Amino acid sequence: MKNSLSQIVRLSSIFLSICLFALLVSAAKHPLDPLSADEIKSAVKTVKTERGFPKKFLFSTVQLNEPPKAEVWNFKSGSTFRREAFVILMDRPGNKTYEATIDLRTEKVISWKEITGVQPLIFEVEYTELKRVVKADARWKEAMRKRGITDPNLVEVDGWAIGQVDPKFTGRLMRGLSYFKGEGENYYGRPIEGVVAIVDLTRGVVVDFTDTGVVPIAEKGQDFSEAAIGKLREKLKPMTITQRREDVGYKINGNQIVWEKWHFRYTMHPREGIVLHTVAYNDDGKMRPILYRAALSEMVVPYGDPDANWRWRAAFDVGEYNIGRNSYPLEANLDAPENARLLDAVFAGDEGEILDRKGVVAIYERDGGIAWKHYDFTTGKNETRRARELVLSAIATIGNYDYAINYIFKQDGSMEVDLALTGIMLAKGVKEKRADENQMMMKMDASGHLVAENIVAPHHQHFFNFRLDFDVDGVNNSVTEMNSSQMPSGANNPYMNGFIMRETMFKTEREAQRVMDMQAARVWTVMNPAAKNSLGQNTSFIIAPGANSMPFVAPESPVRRRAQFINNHFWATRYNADEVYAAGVYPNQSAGRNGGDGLPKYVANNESLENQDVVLWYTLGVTHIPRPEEWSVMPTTHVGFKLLPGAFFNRNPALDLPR
Ligand SMILES: [Cu+2]
Repeated sequence: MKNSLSQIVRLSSIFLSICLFALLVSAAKHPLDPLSADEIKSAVKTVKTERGFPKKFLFSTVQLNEPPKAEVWNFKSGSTFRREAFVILMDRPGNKTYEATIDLRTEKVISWKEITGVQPLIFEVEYTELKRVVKADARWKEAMRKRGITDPNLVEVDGWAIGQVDPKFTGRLMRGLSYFKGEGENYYGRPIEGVVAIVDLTRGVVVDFTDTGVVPIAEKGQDFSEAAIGKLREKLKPMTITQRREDVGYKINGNQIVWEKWHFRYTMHPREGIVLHTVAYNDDGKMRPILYRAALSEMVVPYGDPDANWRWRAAFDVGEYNIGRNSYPLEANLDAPENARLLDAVFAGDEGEILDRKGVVAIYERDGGIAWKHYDFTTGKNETRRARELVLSAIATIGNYDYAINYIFKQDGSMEVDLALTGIMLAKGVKEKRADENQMMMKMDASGHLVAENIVAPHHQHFFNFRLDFDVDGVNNSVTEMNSSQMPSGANNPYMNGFIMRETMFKTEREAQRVMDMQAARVWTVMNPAAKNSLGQNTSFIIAPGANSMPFVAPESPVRRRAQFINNHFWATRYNADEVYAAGVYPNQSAGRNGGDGLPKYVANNESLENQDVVLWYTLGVTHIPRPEEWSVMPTTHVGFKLLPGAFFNRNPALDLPR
């Protein structure tokens, strides 16, 4: 009995492994399913068979090579589809970058090429390496000695992408900033000001070292753990918002999510973080496409301090550091509400190993306030509908800053992108303890603000660029701008109250480079010239901006050359599968020469936008003039924008909400 049972177990496990093996490269059920751990392993194994594969290597990315759009829109469940991986890797000693495409079905390398003159994003291992190289340097040791620091273990060396750098420095470069860790927790609050090292990672040496002189290091006390704060206020009694698991309104099937009338897919991309795919709306049984793909395409955070150790600082958090791979496990009840479900993601690490990230995406429903209401004062009848929202959320931590990116779906057919900024402001050590010593609080021309004794937080801006590949009611769309203005006074407008809205269509990519205009209540739309609602209007979606900023770094500055996407709040391009990143694929160590990479290049051929497959790009800027209330850790600031249906429906789509 025992024998036959174990035989059954053995036989069935053999059967199971055969099935699993057969499924190995074809486990994906949809062309946009992210690469599984097995597929990443297969891609890594396959690319290593390539003749030119370097002896010492690092994988910058191993990701799904997304199939052509038509194949995805036309995909029928159960039918076959291509399965490819896209790989960027680096030859460390040779300082060379390669891109490869791997057919996962046949396990063959289908393309392999060296990309010259570029640097992939910072690798995880480089932070450790940089630390070792900096701490071994005699000049660094001397700089620490000058500041009375003899134990290098008390210092944290933070790695930065090189930023704007003198072209005389070559090789693979990074900068090291030093912070005094001491016995505390928040070393970002105790900068060892003035000390910056440039490291050539190819050779493993410090190639440039700056020490602009000793500045006092802020006292211990910049920490924000409960123990560090000490006296805490009384904790509020629990407020319970519960949702039984069986009452959850969304369904997740692999990476497909259905909630209310919304149907979409999501992936956690190593570089872009959450990506929304094939967003469609079930309009009375008819599945209407809206977005093919939406994601954060790039970010840049230029600092506004001209000091020698600050002028180069401008973090491209997506293209230099990876938003997705730097998204860490969320804590239930803290990072997301109690009813959230946490979803896992799999990435490839530097060596091509599997990074199994648990609970990095949260999905949850939340109360959405009043969907709509009218109180009839003549009858006392109240018609109100309560709204619910679906939120998809991930939080990336890039060094000192923490960015939550929330995609919100609503019952009125609109969507919202909400960015929540928190974490620790980048700190600069100064000799002043109080504002009155040097007027730091009221200084007329300050480029930073005293936020604690001996700490200034320099002014900076955060620019986010979202790539929104709309396919409103089909692939071919046009792009318009709406501007409102006063009507000329005259016989037609005797009370001068009239105002009009003028909608203009962009013919080409170069026309569609626009900035916000509050005086014109300017918005941009993407519309389908062939699809109409029941009122005979072309169906469209509107980008409704929230707060925004103009850049303060000069147009001719080196950082603007690298980040030309911040020149405009709005860009539109003709769809091209290779045009995905607003500052190009390789912003790390880029100089932005030859007109710059990314959007300026994508629009250079000035393609037609009329009745074409178009992509909209929205740049959102935040001007951050720091306050002491944002120290030692920032209260969360929210910024974002909305995507509103514009004649996409015939009436308020939330009218059918039950009471
Ligand atoms: Cu900020």
